[in-house]
Amino acid sequence: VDGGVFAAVDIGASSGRVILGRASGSGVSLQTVHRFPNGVVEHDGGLRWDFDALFTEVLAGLRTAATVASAQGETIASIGIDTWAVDYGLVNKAGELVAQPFSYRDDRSRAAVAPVHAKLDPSRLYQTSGLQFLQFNTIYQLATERGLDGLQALLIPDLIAFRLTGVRRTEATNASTTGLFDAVAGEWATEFFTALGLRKDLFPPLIQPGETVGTLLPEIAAQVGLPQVTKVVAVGSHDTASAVAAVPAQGENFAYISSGTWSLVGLELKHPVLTEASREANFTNERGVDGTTRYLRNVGGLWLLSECQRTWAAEGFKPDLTALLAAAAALPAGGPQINADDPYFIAPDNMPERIRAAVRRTGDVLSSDPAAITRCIMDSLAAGYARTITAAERLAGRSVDVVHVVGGGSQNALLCQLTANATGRPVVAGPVEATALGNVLVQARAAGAVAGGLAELRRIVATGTSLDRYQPLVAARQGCVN
Ligand code: ADP
Ligand code: LRH
Repeated sequence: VDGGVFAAVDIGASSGRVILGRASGSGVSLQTVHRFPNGVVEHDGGLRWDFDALFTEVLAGLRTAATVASAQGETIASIGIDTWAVDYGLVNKAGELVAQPFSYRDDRSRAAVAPVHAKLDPSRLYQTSGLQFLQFNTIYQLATERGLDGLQALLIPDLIAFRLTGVRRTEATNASTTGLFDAVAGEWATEFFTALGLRKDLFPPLIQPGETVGTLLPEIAAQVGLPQVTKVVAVGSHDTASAVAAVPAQGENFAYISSGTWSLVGLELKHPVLTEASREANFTNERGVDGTTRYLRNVGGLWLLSECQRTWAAEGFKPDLTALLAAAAALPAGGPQINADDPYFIAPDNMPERIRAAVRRTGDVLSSDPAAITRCIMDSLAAGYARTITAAERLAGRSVDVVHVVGGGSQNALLCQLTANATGRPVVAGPVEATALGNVLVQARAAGAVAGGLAELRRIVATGTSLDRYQPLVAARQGCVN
């Protein structure tokens, strides 16, 4: 197959990038042309994302991508967009964003949980949506909104696609994180909209990964220096859906950990698991690329560490991440742990003290030494991954032979080794940029530059990607060595 060149816009909670991806049946390569930081901001009485700033970065990145591609005599075939899930912006009839979007870390949705459950009890919600309970799921965020008349909700990647093309769509993998989506039918759960008094057209119509959203608006095309015919193609616009599509696994007996701000830990299944036991274990059935089910849990993530780093930096202590992890690795196993999933850790600010307080509540003591706190985070995450994988195997009736770690956290050798030890499974780490790879490959398949199902996309990722391997240390499972 002939290859093609694609632009991937990939924005995580901690950073964003615009990447040029080149893909064919014989391999895929990425060239990052623009990077920018991201994070929640206190604005207008809440924790929000600065969407205007992010969109400016997207345009700057696309402009650079166009320049780099044309300097190499290449034409960008399409643009794909993925970001974190759940959050949305409200736009009016004129297409204007009425406020900067709230972040899922804003606390306002907590109080909306009980009123939503009074109308739709958690079992009923789960039987249809299959979504894990998180206080910030879109369904609870929407319940805090007043005056939705005349407004439409666009999930963040859909909002970017709308601003590029003028076309309003809701991409299905991300729709599955709203709580308003039917996991079996793959359609909006219209009865939930009725029960909650939400308009059925609150969200634009669904679009599937691989379908075309539209072409660039003339003013956007002129601004970024791309032809107006350049398409925006829907990808797994939920970043985790794109990441899972690019996990370089073979067969089906693998677990994945998409490791970044969050750790998304689970399995890929053909069908959702909607049992009461699954609900009680708080597993989610999010939609994957090609109609698969991402059967996973949000386990706490590297947010715990990045927030500690932010606090330490404000106190004048800015350890290099590699040095901090090396110091943590030198500490003995068997130290204090926290429950990394506790909603207590969702909000920003003073994470080191909150972690120490959580340890105190378990009757243990954690020193304020950054290495000790870092080690506690890593031990707690690894233990959380092991619990989650064991539960997923039981609930889905699938055994796991290998654990794949992708995303920024796949570079964290301490966490990967502790994960191998805690799960008793080999860990294969990489690629770091799985999300962008999944984004590019879905575009490449839509363009006919690659062909086949997820197994083939994964084979292409594995070709030419160097992966790190960690074997479980049996003694470590017994708490004797690191
Ligand atoms: P997100 O998509 O949620 O913004 P990423 O997948 O980009 O997150 O992962 C970011 C995390 O990756 C950081 O918080 C950091 O802990 C980890 N990370 C990044 N670079 C390294 C590195 N060189 N070594 C170890 N960990 C790293
Ligand atoms: C990871 C992620 C995750 C969601 C969270 C809001 O970036 O998309 O899958 O649960 O952000």
